[in-house]
Amino acid sequence: MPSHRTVVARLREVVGNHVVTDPEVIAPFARDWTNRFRGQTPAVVRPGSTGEVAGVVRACRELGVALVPQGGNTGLVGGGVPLHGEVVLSLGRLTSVDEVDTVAGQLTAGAGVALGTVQQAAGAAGWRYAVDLASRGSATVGGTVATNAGGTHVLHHGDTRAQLLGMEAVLGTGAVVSHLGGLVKDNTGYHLPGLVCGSEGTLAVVTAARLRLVPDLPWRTVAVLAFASVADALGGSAVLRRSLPSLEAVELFLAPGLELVCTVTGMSPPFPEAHPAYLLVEAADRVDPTEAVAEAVGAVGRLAGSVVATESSRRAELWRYREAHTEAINTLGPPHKLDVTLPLGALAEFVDRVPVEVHAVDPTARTWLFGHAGDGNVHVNVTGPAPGDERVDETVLRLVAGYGGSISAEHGIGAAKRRWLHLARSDSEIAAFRAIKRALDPDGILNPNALLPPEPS
Ligand code: 2HG
Ligand code: ZN
Repeated sequence: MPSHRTVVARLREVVGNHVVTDPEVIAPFARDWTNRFRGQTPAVVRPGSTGEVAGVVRACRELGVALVPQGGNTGLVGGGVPLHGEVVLSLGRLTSVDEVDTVAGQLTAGAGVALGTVQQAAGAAGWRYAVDLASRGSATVGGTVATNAGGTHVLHHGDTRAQLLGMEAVLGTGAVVSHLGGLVKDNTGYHLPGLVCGSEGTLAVVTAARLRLVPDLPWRTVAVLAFASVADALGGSAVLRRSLPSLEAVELFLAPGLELVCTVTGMSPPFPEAHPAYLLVEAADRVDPTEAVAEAVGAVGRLAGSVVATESSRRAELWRYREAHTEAINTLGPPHKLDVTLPLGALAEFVDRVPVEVHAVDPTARTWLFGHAGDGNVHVNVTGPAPGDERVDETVLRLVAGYGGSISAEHGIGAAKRRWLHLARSDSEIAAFRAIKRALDPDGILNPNALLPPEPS
């Protein structure tokens, strides 16, 4: 291994002063947002252009030093943390946002641009960027592309990959691949953006993305619906998906999570009395969808209560009941986050069963469940077990696999779940993953702790 001094000197040849080594400044880059994953790094390197990113990758390759690409560091599976002393490659200086192409309805943005900035730029031009998530203020274009982020509106608009019309990236060889033309139809071989999207920084470092925009519909209605059980709530979700074409989101949360959110945020609950399960529903249209929402909600059986909001600040308040779960749970200590999808027919049984199974493994643990009911994605959060105690992770992920679900719906595999990749992927799929990795990152320097488990020796 080259000395720390050699690494820093070589990186400075590429980016000048943008190599940070002050331990206090680099400490936040070496741990994740939840505080569950902590590592260390000799340096955070902050290139200012795609050319400099390529220079950094080539330098690391020559030196035989691994690097971890990092955007807003909002990932929840330890995929952006230098767990074993890797250099952190921060994309935070790639902040260019091109003018919206209003003819095509597309936008090109640098990897370091926050999702919220993309949304604002799109909105100012009369368009909308469809991917949305609670960490929109910090999550970046590069990070959301690298992880194929989902969020709250996948039901209607699809995930990040579905918005991705082009990409610029630096492969593990140091080669730049740039395909940002934004042609909607472009059958000219392998779809590199689709491959790199969701590869969690293991194949390439994303430096810019060409994003599809959708019409910014002027009318929005949000409702929170209360139910006596998760099964009733999911039954309601199916009715709404069938009968309300303007439906953009159907989110799920439960009584304990709502109570915690209200305690932590100081918000009053939406109903005078608690209910076991809640759906948050959002519809958007060219005309006011409130009547259509009321009609569809009227067709939902076994409804225990509803509140509806049309005005923007009240809509945001209702969303906060759901979106504040993550920050509220984090006040209890580093959670174990198990972001999973179930076949919709098995979701209610799974949600009822998880706390029982977790309790059997660790009676001191608490299970928190919420998520994106419309697409079968539930976030199982478990607080109590020490960060390195993986018994509950193992139990929950095996349960998911038993139901034919996926062990990662939208957060990725990262470092947290790579030892269970085999629950979701066959040996031949994992072998194909490794072959692709070898082709694009021959020396294995890109994000070595994420996604693929270590090769059996
Ligand atoms: C959400 O849906 C995010 O709010 C975070 O995916 C989920 O905190 C989590 O587990
Ligand atoms: Zn989510």
